[in-house]
Amino acid sequence: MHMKTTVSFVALLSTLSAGAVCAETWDMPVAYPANNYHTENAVAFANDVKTCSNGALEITVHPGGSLFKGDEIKRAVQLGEAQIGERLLSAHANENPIFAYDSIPFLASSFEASDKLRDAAKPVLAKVLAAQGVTLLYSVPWPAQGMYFDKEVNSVADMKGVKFRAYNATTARVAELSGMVPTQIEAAELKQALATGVVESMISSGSTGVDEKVWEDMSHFYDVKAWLPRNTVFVNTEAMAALPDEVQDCVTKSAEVAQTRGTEVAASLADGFVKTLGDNGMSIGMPSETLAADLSAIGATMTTEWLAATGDDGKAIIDAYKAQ
Ligand code: PCA
Repeated sequence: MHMKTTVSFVALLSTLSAGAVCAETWDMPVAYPANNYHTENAVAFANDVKTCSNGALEITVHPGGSLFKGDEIKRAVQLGEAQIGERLLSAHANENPIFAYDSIPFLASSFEASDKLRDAAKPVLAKVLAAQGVTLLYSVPWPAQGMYFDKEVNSVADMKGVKFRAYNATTARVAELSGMVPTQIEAAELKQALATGVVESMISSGSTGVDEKVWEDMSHFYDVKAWLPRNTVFVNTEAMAALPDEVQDCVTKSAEVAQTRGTEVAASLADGFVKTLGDNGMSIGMPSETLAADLSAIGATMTTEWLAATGDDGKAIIDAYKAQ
């Protein structure tokens, strides 16, 4: 009798403290540095969620691949090892080529076009992610991708044999088609790979160029505006479903706000990043006519390849994009 009373008293205490003190806590691994605008936007999203859930859900953002490395984040969220995460989805095109929708060369190379492509892709992307047990929340673009080298490059012929840092299958394919030698390297390991000569060129935005101070290792930036890849934030579907309805609503609404805020910040910072590369001694320029034509031919090949790989889903995205 005495025993039973004690047990139920302990149970009551823990129930009370769960309600009063212990908010639900989620881990949010992200791959990029704490001072990158994507990460700052994720922190602002977490703050918004805390506010609109009245403290019922607290999300801790783990920057720079500190909890899970970039290439582990998606799997961790699928398995529920992290409840929510941010990832460059195009790096998972080996699972499903649809994930490379944002990395088709020269399809959508302004912020405005990139927003349209995001909206066009949303139904297919949400479906593909849902089948993997995760729910799409929001995505934010990187500035347009340019090409970095440690020498002047005026044509694809000048790229032959260059050691190239790839961040997804699309960038590796650009390298292959232009005679370079690609190695896939996460942004968190980029600086070291450049410093040790593992790579000597890349395609990326001015944002990552500035984050990693790449002027210490490369001299030329060509603003080819190839595409605007996205970081996508998604949540483990079961973890989301376990939240009370009003907290789910708070997460969804905060995600919409984060998407708009992040997109605006990206657009406002883009030119400044390129200027910073120049201020630190890099030569900044547009590609020569020959280089632009060479890249455009590579882009056409890659667009055909992507459409062949993605079938109806890819066609649905392109059709919806062109119809806007
Ligand atoms: N920065 C990321 C992806 C695209 C970009 O601009 C990177 O280089 O890893």
